[in-house]
Amino acid sequence: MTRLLQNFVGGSFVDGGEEFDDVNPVDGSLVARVQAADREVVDRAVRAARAALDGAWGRFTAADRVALLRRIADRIEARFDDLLAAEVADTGKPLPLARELDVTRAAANFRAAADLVAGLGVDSFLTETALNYAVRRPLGVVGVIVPWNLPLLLLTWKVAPALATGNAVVVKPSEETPASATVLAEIITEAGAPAGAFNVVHGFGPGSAGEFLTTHPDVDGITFTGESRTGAAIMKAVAPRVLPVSFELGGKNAAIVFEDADIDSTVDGLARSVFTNTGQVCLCTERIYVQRGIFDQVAAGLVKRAQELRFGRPDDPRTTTGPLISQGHREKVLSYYAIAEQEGAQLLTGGGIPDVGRELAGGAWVEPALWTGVANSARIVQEEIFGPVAALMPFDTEREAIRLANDSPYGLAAAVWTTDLQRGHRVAGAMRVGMSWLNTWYLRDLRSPFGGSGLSGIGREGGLHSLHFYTEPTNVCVKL
Ligand code: NAD
Ligand code: 6OD
Repeated sequence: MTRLLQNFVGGSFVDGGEEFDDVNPVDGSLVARVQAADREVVDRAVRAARAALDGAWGRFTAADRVALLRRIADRIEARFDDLLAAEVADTGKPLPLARELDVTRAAANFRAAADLVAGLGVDSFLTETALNYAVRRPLGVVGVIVPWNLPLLLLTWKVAPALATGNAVVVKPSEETPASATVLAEIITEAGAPAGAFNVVHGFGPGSAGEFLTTHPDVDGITFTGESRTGAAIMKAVAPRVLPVSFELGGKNAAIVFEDADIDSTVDGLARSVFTNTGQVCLCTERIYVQRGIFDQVAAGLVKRAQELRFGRPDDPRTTTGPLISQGHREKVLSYYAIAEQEGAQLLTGGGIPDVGRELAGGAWVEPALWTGVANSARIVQEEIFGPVAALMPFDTEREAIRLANDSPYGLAAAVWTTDLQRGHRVAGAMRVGMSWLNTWYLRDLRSPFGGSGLSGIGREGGLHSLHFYTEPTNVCVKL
């Protein structure tokens, strides 16, 4: 029987709403039917969140919230397989990736937020005449809107600090990946969260649950991860109420490889940074600048790695690479394969649709594509594609590499590959991005600032940065 995913409002799943399909991108089969939240359901969710803040949830002390978050992390581990199944059915990603990255990080996100609040003090300044100290209040009702690429990881990355600091949340998962948020609603309830602290509304963006949430008059802040142009639309929607926003948006991330790099580990790192999750991670490298003397060697190494990718079902141990999220996204990625051709790029490998056999023919499969021979101004070098792709370009000097890497409207992430640590330190620090890795990629410490500049976002989350977004300080000045 087809499963039905419902909205979660005020501690219960509620029936009703126009239904849409949740599709498995591996073969196009139906995962579930989903009930979209109309304006009235979104309003009920926001009111439930407000009532929770005014009621039982608002009376939770910091210690109560820390204990709750730790129970949620424990429950995530207890229901690991349910979350794994939900995430894999929605995204088609290989099981080991979902196991090691997505679901594991969900528990880690709750523990990190619990640790943050457990160890929290207040800013204070004591002089002969006054004691100033800043108490922190939750923002209130926070709308959390997330994309489909790392659905549970990105949802919990925001929900955990929001709850830890005492907010009530209304979350809007991506229409492509609604299933894991539904399991999370059960888990948060089982862990003892009061009704209304956590609500889920399903649906789309414009004219649907996303818009109803961002335009709701009783929402106090929006935290969003997704495309840059969606961030711009949300900014417009919240402008009349001057709401605080935290935006983690798109990227067109550069890697710089110097001649002294350790070639084998660099090619390993580049392959991971280009092909992980079929290139659907905002941090993925899509531009690779290689110092001329080793260009051919690095290109050949990466081509070999692309040709070794194996497409298949998530539970097949030979599978390294899943499909893209949807046919719509595949059309977008393939349109860039055509643009690359029009721009005169030299295709080093791939660039088509793989033969995955009849059973999987309904899936959103693409081959990777590696290009060279294009200018930095080419669209395939400037625009986010969000697929298993990269353009490789040679450079001669450090200065030139920095200039080329920074020539982008995005500013999310970069990776520098060199055995000269002084140079690595210098170049990594010169990248105009939120996160710069040296001889690694996507190595995370959850206390460090995460986010981007330019088209890549506004603000940072992680550790104290999350605390600052999800709370408002009130400074109390006591005359002594
Ligand atoms: P998207 O912007 O299309 O959708 C993201 C979410 O916003 C979805 O839940 C969607 O329903 C909702 N939405 C869409 N339009 C809306 C509107 N007008 N008002 C309110 N909500 C709306 O993004 P996507 O295609 O789901 O995800 C891929 C994008 O996300 C890529 O650009 C990628 O780089 C970016 N991303 C960024 C980060 C980061 O941390 N910087 C992380 C993951 C993904
Ligand atoms: O690791 C994280 O905390 C994070 N926010 C990752 C985002 C990945 C983008 O797709």
